[in-house]
Amino acid sequence: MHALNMPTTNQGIVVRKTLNSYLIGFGEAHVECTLSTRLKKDPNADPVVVGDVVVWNEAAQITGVLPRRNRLSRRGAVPTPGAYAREQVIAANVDQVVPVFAAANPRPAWTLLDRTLVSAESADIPALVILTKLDLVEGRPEAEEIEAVAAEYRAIGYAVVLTSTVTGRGLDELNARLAGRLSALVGKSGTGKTSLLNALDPGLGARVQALSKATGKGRHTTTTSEIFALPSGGSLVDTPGIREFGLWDVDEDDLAWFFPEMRPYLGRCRFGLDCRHDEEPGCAIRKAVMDGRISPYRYQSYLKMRVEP
Ligand SMILES: Nc1nc2c(ncn2[C@@H]2O[C@H](COP(=O)(O)OP(=O)(O)OP(=O)(O)O)[C@@H](O)[C@H]2O)c(=O)[nH]1
Ligand SMILES: [Mg+2]
Ligand SMILES: [Zn+2]
Repeated sequence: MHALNMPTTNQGIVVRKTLNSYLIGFGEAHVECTLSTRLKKDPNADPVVVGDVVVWNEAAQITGVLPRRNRLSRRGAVPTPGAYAREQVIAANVDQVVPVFAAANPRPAWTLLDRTLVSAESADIPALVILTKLDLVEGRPEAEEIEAVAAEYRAIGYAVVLTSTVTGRGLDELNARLAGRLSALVGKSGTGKTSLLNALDPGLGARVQALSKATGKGRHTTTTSEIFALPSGGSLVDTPGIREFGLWDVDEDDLAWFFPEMRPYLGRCRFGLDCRHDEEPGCAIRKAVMDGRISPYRYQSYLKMRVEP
């Protein structure tokens, strides 16, 4: 067929998902679509998510989804008591998962970080850790804890950037690490995800809100996931704050593999691949913890996730 006679395919990327509507970006343009009846009947919990490449018809209905290169998922809330938990896909086709933790306000919960990193590993997506609001702890003892945590995760092999949208610390490094990629911000409400986005692109003016005075927690300001293009060329998925990160579809026997620092020891336990690395004699991983080669905190995270994925 002659190139000029080729049918124009309506193909683009889902950049925003609201209750019944999907904003699709293609080139410089956007179109608002709904789901076709066939896709609405899809038994998968999230047939179309932000980051999906989709095709649509003249009626502005999404009719098809191209195969996903990857997807970052967590265990979704149980819809009604007694019902099964469902997969919640946070984003598809991302190049990088970016857990965001505040140095203070709200206090960082490191087990949430390990859960996010395990999920990224199991989806085979690289991770970049952001510790932000560093201005709140500068010169205080908490700053040392943050530096120690950063060093610990860097030793495992993760990139960690320390930032502050108030002082501008780390924003150049962050920009460089986000350039040319689609990165998904993930974290509790109020950790400063949207603030980072605004700091990287001051023209955006996306909505940010102070923490609740009563609880010191975030107010769940961002309510939908949305992709924003950065001036540097990369794109960011801003996501609503999460309270927890339940693992989805991570087999407990594979769990240790998703802790990269444990990989070198797998298969070297007395019980070989049958070892759960708990109280089994001759466990190579527990020995590595005792010898100081694996962080006891990470090991505790591993044990907790085994019991409570
Ligand atoms: N001191 C300080 N405050 C910050 C920083 N970054 C963000 N904040 C404040 O933290 C509060 C929450 O910021 P948001 O950007 O709305 O947080 P979020 O993670 O997007 O929250 P959700 O959308 O609810 O998930 C706001 O009051 C921000 O001004 C920072 O680097 N330093
Ligand atoms: Mg937000
Ligand atoms: Zn073992």
